[in-house]
Amino acid sequence: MTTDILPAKVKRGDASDGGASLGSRLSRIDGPAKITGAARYALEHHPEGLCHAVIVQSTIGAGRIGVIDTAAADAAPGVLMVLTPDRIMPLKSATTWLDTPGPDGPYLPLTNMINFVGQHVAAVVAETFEQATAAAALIKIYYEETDAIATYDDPRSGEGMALDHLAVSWGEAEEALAEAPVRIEATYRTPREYNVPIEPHGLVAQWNGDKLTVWEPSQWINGMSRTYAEWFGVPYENVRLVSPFIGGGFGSKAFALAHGAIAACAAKMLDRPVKLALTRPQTFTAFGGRPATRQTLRLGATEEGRLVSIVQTGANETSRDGVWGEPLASVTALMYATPHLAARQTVVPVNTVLPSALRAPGENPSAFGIECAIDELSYEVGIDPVAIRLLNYAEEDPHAKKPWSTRQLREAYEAGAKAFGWEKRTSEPRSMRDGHHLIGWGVAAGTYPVRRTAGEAMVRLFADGRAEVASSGIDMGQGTYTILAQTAADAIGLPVDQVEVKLGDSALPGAPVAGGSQLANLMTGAVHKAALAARDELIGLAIGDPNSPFRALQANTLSVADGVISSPRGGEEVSIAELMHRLGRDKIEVLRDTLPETNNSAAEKHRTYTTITRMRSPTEGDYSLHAWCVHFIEVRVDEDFGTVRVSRVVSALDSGRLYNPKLAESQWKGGIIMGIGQALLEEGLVDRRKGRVINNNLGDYLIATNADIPDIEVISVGVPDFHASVLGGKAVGELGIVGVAPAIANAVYHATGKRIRDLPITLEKLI
Ligand code: MCN
Ligand code: MOS
Repeated sequence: MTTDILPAKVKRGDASDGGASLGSRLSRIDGPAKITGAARYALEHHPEGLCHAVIVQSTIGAGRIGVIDTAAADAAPGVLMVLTPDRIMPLKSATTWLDTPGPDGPYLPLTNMINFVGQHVAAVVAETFEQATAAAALIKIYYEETDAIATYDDPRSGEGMALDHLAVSWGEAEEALAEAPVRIEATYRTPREYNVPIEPHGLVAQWNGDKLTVWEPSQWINGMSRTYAEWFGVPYENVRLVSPFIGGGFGSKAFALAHGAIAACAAKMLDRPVKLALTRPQTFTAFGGRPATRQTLRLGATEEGRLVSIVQTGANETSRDGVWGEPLASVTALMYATPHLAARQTVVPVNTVLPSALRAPGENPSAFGIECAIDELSYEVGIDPVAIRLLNYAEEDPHAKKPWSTRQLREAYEAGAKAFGWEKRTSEPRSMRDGHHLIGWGVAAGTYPVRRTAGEAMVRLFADGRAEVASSGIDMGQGTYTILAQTAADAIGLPVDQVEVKLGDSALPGAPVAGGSQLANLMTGAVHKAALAARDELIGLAIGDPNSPFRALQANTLSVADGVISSPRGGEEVSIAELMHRLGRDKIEVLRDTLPETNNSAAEKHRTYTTITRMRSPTEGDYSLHAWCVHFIEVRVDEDFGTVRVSRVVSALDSGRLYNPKLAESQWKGGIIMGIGQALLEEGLVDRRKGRVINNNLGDYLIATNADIPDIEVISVGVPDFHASVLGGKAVGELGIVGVAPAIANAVYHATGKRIRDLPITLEKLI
């Protein structure tokens, strides 16, 4: 281990803002390192001999490469190598995240067969980035172009393929709908949306014999290491992936991608370290964001507004060479009590990169459908939008037919409505105004499941009395460093600034993906277990060692607090450092995992950390485990121009126990802000001829900025839920974004009397 690849030392945050134990509002301990620039991100590593790779992407949407002319690029100054589909070293097909074999044949990160604009077709490696960029521009590609199907609105794309595993049904939904006294039907659409984390994707790859080191931002150190190992046919242990700091991912940094394979190939072929940084436009096609979705919902109800049936048909775009199903029934089949429900879904292949995960894949577009539809129903039957939700409140999981572990959603409606002042709302559309602004108040609920995978953590206590926590789990801004320091400090009995946390390195103990909003719950569980074991070992030494002042006392008579060991039976108070010194110990080291004791072999660990096959569903067990939220949102619509501003947000959320309310609130608000952007701004615009993403940059792909965001009030209504996790927390990271867009669409309807059912809600749709 060279010091070069150790993470920059993480400096302490300020604990003065409300104490430091678990549940307190400690500021992020990685904050100062990030703000001062001490934190080193992947692309800031410059190993000796570093050279630079630049990718060339296809300019057609479908067809094949006839000829690639690299002569000018080959001869350009500083060029070390030009990679084409025919020149790149062959790689092996890697297994999927479900641990199933990948496609037949070799893996081709560069290919002659073109399925979308922006597919990687060549790469240039040169001494400098500028030389590589200049040479890349000299490559001439002659294509044999065929017709591209740009979007699923092209009739040639057809109906798509049914995804049976996403179909849900109970009762006799069609029959019940036909007999229902009240029926509504509407189609809702969401466009392609992109992750656009501030730190674009890229990596530095270096080989040392058959050992590969990769510095790359990663939400899943172990999963990505496995893919690299399989591509190159080397043992898993030979790959070291380092990612202590990540500038956001939102789902896009969980997998090893083609550009990673290209950089690692170039490094191998040249036997030099290679840096590859995607440009912002390239990130729009180097991986997919949220696919475009459409869903038709038909609701049947009684005259009083009680649901009797829900029928949903949905579709999302996928690529020509892979299937990404965006589960459109995930909220539909969970939120309300209905005796009958049927939901089915197809995927429609078009010429695009394979879509992928973007914050709350499934739940997010699903909530847009059902939460708008229930609002439409409330107007149809003349009931307040909150009242109709309470009327149809699901007292148990309507699909799994299991009790909720906890569901503080009723409390969320109450707390949110009160803080928002909902009772002052007049129900008629266009009935509230302020000058030339139409005012609209909308509400919508959201949910996110509690997913569970085992994790592993190392806790060390050193002779100086300090502790260290180590895990290959990651922190991309959620707060993992901070909550794990708090967890260990509490369990051991140390001040939090005596705990150092090391994350984001495959050389450290294993961790599953930081996706599905599961990492906080699972890692606090593993760290808590390891830290308690370290404390037990310390106390064992304190009472067992003849040199100890506490020798021969009972273990349960000792306490450790603030780094000091004491006994109420009197006697000395001794600091951990002093005790370690007296006993001549330089450290206590404990590794613990939360795998079942019956199945914790090395092979099982590997499977748990490198695939998602060990992720337990929210309904595995006696309860149905979910986090819940409700958003109350005010919009102001300019009557003349049709511009929509979100002027007030009050959200009440149930994520169970919060490990750090300051950070959880920040997560929730981050999700709500993304939801505002989704509702009003975000849309991947696709050229109808070739399927090119036209607005592939942050100038044209609009995301919410400060001026778009009002003060956001978030209220925690959760209670500790020990069915959900060891320390009582539920999901946080993706919860906040779910339900925001429908709350805004519902508010826009209340303001204007216009139902906008396709996002984003832009002014031309309102005028
Ligand atoms: N937390 C808490 N109490 C709980 C649970 C969580 O205080 N009961 C807080 C902690 O600070 C924790 C954070 O919330 O670090 C997120 O916890 P969790 O819900 O377990 O989510 P993960 O750690 O698994 O993070 C992944 C999640 C996902 S899937 C996406 S997408 C996402 C998100 O987190 N992308 C993010 N939040 C993000 N935040 C930032 N800054 N950048 C991203 O890319
Ligand atoms: Mo999050 S989209 O599950 O990484």
